[in-house]
Amino acid sequence: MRSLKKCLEDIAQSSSIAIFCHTSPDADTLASAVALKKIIKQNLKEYSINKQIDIFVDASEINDVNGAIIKNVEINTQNVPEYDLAISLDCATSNRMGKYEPLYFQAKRTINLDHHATNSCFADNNLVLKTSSTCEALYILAKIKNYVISDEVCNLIYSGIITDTNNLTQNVTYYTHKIITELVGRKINIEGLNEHFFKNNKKSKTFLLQKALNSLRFLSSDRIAVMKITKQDLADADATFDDSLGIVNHGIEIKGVEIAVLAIKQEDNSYYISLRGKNNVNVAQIASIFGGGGHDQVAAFQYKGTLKDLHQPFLKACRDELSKHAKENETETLFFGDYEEDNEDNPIIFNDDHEDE
Ligand SMILES: [Mn+2]
Repeated sequence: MRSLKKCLEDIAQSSSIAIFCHTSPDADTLASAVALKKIIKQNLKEYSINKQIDIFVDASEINDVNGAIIKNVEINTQNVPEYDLAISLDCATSNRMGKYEPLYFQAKRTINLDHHATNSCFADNNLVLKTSSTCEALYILAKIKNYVISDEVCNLIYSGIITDTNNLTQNVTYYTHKIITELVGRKINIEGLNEHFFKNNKKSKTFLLQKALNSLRFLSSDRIAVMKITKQDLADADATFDDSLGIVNHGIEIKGVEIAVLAIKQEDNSYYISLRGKNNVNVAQIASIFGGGGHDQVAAFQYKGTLKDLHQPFLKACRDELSKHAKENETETLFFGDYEEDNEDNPIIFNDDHEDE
């Protein structure tokens, strides 16, 4: 079911509401959660005096930049034994809620508010909008209802939109820009938020980028750019998985590249494969073949296995997707280059041909 009317009825009639973010929380999931709670409190006063609204986020992998969003917000305190209503935000699948997924399904009714085209519609009421971000979707819903949207909420919505769109460079529509225009007409700390989210990298993140760029290679007549990050890279850069987020964008920024790939080896030896697309190449389609998902131009999947085993099926999926667009002659090339990182005993070989030049 997809019903805004029912969603608002449920919110109005529920005396206890639990809001859920996704694991490895980004600014969009956190900002939309805090904003939703504030919007309910500020607009449904007649109903919400005795309403208990709790936010749950599996925050073991949160970074300082995103953590600032929930710095003064109480999270993960279950104040009632069972919730009347559970609302997931920015979760394409229910397992994105991590350890809080069971609590979500214990609620009497469930709502799923999201913007991922691949959303599995796991709730009673699935509000999946074609927007840049969940924050944008939330803003649109609040506007439809003529709700009061405070300056504080505007700052949260703005944060979710600029981060999910990589500073308005991807997934943006006419409406995204229209909403940004409305938001900047309010009391928004544009300079401060831009600095907080885009000029605030730890040195470790930049060192990790250096490692990833060392691994950069091109396939399919330079239409695909591939990078990888090994456990050794993470250790050498003193970086965490979180520091790898966004590095894949450097691949898609290259002229002629239509698919950018970043393979990151994780603690449990699985790979997180991050994808970016351009020129209408649909990387969510590729990710979905491997159990992942996302948006047309921004997608990812988890792979349990070696890059060597992933190579053939993944290369085929990329070629199939590219073949829907302009056709190029392609030669067989190793997707992720050599596979030595699958053997943890092998040292990482750096390309030092040009050292000191
Ligand atoms: Mn999002």
